[in-house]
Amino acid sequence: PKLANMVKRGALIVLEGCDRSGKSTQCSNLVNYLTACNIDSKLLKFPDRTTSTGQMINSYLTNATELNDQAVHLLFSANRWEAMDNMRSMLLSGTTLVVDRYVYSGVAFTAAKGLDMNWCKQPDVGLLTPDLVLFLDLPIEAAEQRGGFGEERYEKREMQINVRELFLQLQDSLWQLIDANRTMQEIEMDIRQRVLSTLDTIHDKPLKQD
Ligand code: DGP
Ligand code: NA
Ligand code: NA
Repeated sequence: PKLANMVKRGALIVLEGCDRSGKSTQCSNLVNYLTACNIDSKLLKFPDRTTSTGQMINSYLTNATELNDQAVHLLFSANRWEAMDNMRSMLLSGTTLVVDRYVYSGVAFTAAKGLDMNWCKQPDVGLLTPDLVLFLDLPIEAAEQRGGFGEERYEKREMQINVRELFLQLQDSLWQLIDANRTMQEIEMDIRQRVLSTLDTIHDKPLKQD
């Protein structure tokens, strides 16, 4: 057998949620935990604002530039596409990837502006399929009690209500809903347990793209 076939691949774990759901904190805590367990893992975040598409996205999100909704949607998708080769090789070499936002954010945020959901899905067709999607669900009132939303383009009550509705419509068989209206520790324990069970089951499943 080829050497590549003998290495256990890593898992593609995605965390999704509205702004203020605690997602980014949970992603980094999860990677720290996996690392402490000697599980090779890496944190990734979309949008990755460091690349050239990411810089265009950043300037749009911070209201420094205007772009039409279709153009910015394609930029977010390109920002994921340009990471794919690297992600695939890390997964195949055994690294588990914990990804802060993915295609579900891509569809939910643009569709929340009124664009057709099917159109929104198309540019992401063919990206790597996650092994697990954890959706951190937080009622809008609880999100606001966490100090309110920030200053960026989408961080407004009406937008976040629409985004949450759309996220919930995007639920598929990969999803597990996480009640994010609990203490950080409770959420963290819940996430750990779900990720460890996924890690136990993925190794005989090939990496998929759809
Ligand atoms: P974050 O850096 O995770 O706070 O994300 C920045 C903002 O962009 C946030 O409001 C969510 C939104 N967002 C993330 N991914 C996408 C995407 O693919 N498309 C669109 N339209 N918005 C996205
Ligand atoms: Na944000
Ligand atoms: Na993001």
